[in-house]
Amino acid sequence: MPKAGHAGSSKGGATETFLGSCYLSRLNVLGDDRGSLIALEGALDVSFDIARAYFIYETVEGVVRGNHAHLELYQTALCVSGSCIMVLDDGSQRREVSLDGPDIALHIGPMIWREMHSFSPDCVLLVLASEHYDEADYIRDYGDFLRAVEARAKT
Ligand code: T46
Repeated sequence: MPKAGHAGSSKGGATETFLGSCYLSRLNVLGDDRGSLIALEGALDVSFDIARAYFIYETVEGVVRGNHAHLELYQTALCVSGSCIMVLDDGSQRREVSLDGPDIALHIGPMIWREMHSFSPDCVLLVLASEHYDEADYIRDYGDFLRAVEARAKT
């Protein structure tokens, strides 16, 4: 199954390149008179085999989370409730997006610095990941991240 680039065929519809290999997709909202439902299907809405899911909630007001990059990990993030701002940085460009609806999925590849802030009190940020948790995959110092980006560019 491909890991880089957009998911094989996004069931949800429109995708938009965000930064390098990172992209946004709009998920299909299935609704009827009972309410709404969104499905995420492997290979169709997510470009990797899902090894792990976690969610971030009850974030304290004013907190900034993230502040790291991953060496190999692919992730898809969406706010199933509430909203937050996600900032992505590839070492030369920095872009931010408001994840302010459960149908907005942000797909993040390796070697992307991320920061999350402005969490609403009801925010539940769900993240699907391509690998199990591994602290060795994290770069938690921005200077180290820039040096790693430069080193990869030379290879
Ligand atoms: C990311 C952003 C979007 C685990 O033990 N297992 C896990 O699967 C995760 C994600 C975290 N942890 C531990 C590691 C730390 O002791 O939970 C603690 C908090 O993790 P961290 O400070 O890395 O959380 P965030 O919100 O800064 O970053 C998280 C993810 O770690 C990261 O991969 O991309 O969310």
